[in-house]
Amino acid sequence: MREIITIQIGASGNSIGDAFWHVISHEHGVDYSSGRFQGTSALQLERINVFFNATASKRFYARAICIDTEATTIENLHKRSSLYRPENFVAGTDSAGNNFARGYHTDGAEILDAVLNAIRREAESVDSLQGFQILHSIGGGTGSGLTALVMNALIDEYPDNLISNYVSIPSPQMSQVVVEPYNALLSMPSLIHNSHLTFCLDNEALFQIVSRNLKMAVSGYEHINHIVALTMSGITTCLRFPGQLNAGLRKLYVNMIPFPQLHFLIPGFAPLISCKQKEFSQGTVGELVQQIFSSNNLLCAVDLRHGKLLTAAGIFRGRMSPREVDQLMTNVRNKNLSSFVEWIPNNIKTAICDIPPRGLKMSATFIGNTSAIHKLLQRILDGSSIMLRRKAHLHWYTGEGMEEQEFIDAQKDLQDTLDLYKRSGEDDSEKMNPEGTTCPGCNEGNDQK
Ligand SMILES: Nc1nc2c(ncn2[C@@H]2O[C@H](COP(=O)(O)OP(=O)(O)OP(=O)(O)O)[C@@H](O)[C@H]2O)c(=O)[nH]1
Ligand SMILES: [Mg+2]
Repeated sequence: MREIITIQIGASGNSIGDAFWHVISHEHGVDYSSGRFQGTSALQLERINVFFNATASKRFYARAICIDTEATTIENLHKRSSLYRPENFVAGTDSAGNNFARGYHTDGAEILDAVLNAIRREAESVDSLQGFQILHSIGGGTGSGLTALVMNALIDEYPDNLISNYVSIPSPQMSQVVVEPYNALLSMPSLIHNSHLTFCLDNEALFQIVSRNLKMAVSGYEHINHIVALTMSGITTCLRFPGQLNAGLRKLYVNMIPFPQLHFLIPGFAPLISCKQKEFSQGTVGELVQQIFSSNNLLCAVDLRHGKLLTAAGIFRGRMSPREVDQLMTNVRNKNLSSFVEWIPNNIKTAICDIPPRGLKMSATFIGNTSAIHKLLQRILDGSSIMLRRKAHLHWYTGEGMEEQEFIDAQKDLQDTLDLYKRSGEDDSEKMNPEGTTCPGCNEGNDQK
């Protein structure tokens, strides 16, 4: 079995992780509170070991390491469910106080050994590890700083395994912390150089989805995290249930990432409609296809029309005709040829899994690698540039051992990636310069395994 270890870091990482385990444990017939199998179908068990550890008596545990620099987040998980192994909880004594430097150099660094020991224990107990998925914010001090530290260690210790990141991207609408743009900026070098697949979960877009699509008041993160969990469940469907397309992280990586540096992916989900709208929805495959290509259903505040898709995948769930799905997806490409780069002819892939998510007859998940993401990267860059020009709040970082040059280097890394994405969407593919964008941990580029 090709196992995946989930690493949840900081408040956001653990809340999103908890929502994810809630959703997928139910899909696999595992009771979220007790970890006992109560399912009815062999399909639920066939690939359950990718994400769960099992005992002989069909008692299941999330293969998750739950980490925070402060204890409350972890204590809450402990109270909520027996799905988590207590020895995989790693908590410090003091939050990193919204400061990357504290997550990287001090509070985070203090618990790094304990984190790596927990990861090692899990890695040694599995059959054949395929990789990691790391859940974290880049606005918080722990989610940004400690994650970067952990990723450096993973790249050294597990060079043959893939690292995917599910990243909460800060939105001014959801946060009052003034230095979040700095933390986000400082996270970028680690994501650019050490992550293989980065799924961007933009709180700006999620806020809009809850208020505009679902017509609900946004208070707290409950609804937002549920949408994220549904989407993660969709993305991981092919890893967790039998099928051919994107059946492993490596396959997903090869299909979605044309150049190692261009690995910032935009996820989307359908249906995302209110109960009232449901009455008027026909619930057809055609509707799902139309919705996943609509900016209203993307988990990033990015308009697909502002760039070109390098690659795209649609993961459909529920009972539907594979021919109809293929036909509709091909039609999208044929009707919108100018929205896809011409230098990757077969860049739209489709997968179908019979098992729908809980409470829905059908769903579709989108994964897009688009040059339009340069707008989101620009937002991260601009957010920090204004303060950095005046060196505002910089002393909080330099006081913890960082140097101003690290901010400038991070800006350069981000600008390079942003430029590369912009060029990828221009007609002349000669403008792409993939040389020098080597894949971390993969000396031979995308053709591994
Ligand atoms: N989507 C989502 N975003 C969250 C959640 N909790 C916090 N955030 C966002 O994450 C950022 C704050 O990061 P946290 O994860 O709370 O911080 P942390 O990693 O615990 O780091 P410190 O508390 O600074 O040690 C802000 O941009 C929040 O809007 C959550 O449950 N879901
Ligand atoms: Mg915190």
